Amino acid sequence: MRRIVASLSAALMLAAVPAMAQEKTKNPPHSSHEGMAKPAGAKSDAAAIAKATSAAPPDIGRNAAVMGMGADGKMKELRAGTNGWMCMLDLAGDSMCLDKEWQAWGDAWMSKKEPPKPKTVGVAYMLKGDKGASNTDPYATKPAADNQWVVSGPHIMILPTDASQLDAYPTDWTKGGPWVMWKGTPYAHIMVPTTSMAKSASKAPAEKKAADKK
Ligand SMILES: [Cu+2]
Repeated sequence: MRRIVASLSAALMLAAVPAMAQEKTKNPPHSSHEGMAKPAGAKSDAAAIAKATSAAPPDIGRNAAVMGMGADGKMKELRAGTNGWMCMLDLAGDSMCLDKEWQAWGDAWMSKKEPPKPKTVGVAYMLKGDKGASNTDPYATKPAADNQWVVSGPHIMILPTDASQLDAYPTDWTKGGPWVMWKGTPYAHIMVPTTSMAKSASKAPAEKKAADKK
């Protein structure tokens, strides 16, 4: 299953490469450039770096380390960083930039271990939004009637130093303000939308209603 997910998202990432590469071309696009063949590896790495770092403000993304998926489906460092931040593309192709606390959290989440208690408040950027996540199940990969699937626009994610600090926030994301994702799990964190959540708000409650009728 894991393998299928990995190869599927690798395919999605590859599909996104030509568009990204063109977007990030510094020179105006000439027809001769567009027809020019480049080594596939270099082209996709550059595109992956551009996409991953776009999740953070430019001043952070510029100097961040970048992780992406290699041809073998494993995560590898595409570029070293100098500012302690790490930007990456996850299996779904969503981009995010994580500080040190979030990097430790991410390692724990990927290996299904208890994350270390953050020493300082952790901050992560997902300024390009995501393709969706369950608000209750940290490992759900697709919407289900009972898993509160939420598609988020641009947002910031906060890891408090003490889990009890999560209690002041709702789990309802439809109001447009901060909410807690994955409450009651070791991976609970605060989602802070930076634009309207209207798109996901109209979708999620309808799914929930359908589930309640059964
Ligand atoms: Cu996020």
